[in-house]
Amino acid sequence: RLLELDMRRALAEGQFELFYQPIMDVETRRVKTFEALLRWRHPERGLLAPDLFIPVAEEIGLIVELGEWVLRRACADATRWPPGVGLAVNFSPVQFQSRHLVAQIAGALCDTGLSPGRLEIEITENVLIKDKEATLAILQSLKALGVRIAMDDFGTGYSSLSYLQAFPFDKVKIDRSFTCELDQSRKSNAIIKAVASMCDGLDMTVVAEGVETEGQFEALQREGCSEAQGFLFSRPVAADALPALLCALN
Ligand code: G
Ligand code: G
Ligand code: MN
Ligand code: NA
Repeated sequence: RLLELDMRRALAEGQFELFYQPIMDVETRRVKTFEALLRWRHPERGLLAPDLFIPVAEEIGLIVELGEWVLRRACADATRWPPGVGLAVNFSPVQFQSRHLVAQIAGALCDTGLSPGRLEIEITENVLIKDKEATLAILQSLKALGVRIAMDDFGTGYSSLSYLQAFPFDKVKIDRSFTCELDQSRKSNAIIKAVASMCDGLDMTVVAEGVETEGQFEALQREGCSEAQGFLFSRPVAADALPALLCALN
């Protein structure tokens, strides 16, 4: 349990950092939102990606505390961005089991002064599998706060369509496994087009993740995606690099 002890100390000693990746408006090609992506600057092992430590944090329950740190730091960072730029934060299914989630989010908004309309909560369908009634109640409370809800990694799990009907999503993020074949496979183009058209009918925004080439971006424009995220625009960058990134992109 070395990692476990390490992680608790890391949180206390400030070894976690947030990187941000822009999500672009397809029509204007300007930054719409920054997604916060957690990193651990480990004293011996260097910069660690979340896949390496979030599962452990979930297992030991530290994710609730770590998630609160992420949310508060991200909201505080976002108050320094132009007011038109939104903030997206990832939430783990384990955080949805905490009875304090809604109060935690309301408290972070209140203490940092970030307008609720600028915050977007990203969840995967794993959140929805557990206890549908309880999850729906939480999502409705969050909507009442004025926060938006996005379904992350859309298309990779199962039963996604019934979730779109049952839960109040504002946004759907199409998993990058669909985007990477765009422009090369007629199948991917057809899938993206169909998801974009469906979401349009549901009044949900559609984001394509993992956009790496201009060809993919043009295909997204053609197929009616409203937002795009990926290395074509920028990799995730440290918070202090955002002013320069905004200048370069906008
Ligand atoms: O940053 P990267 O692309 O390596 O992220 C990998 C995964 O880690 C993604 O699925 C992302 O949703 C998840 N992730 C990144 N930051 C956070 C966070 O702050 N909280 C949670 N729960 N997941 C995160
Ligand atoms: O699951 P989620 O979408 O929250 O995680 C985002 C992850 O996707 C991050 O780890 C980020 O580094 C990665 N990512 C973002 N854009 C691209 C891209 O264009 N290509 C690839 N391969 N990965 C990307
Ligand atoms: Mn995400
Ligand atoms: Na994703």
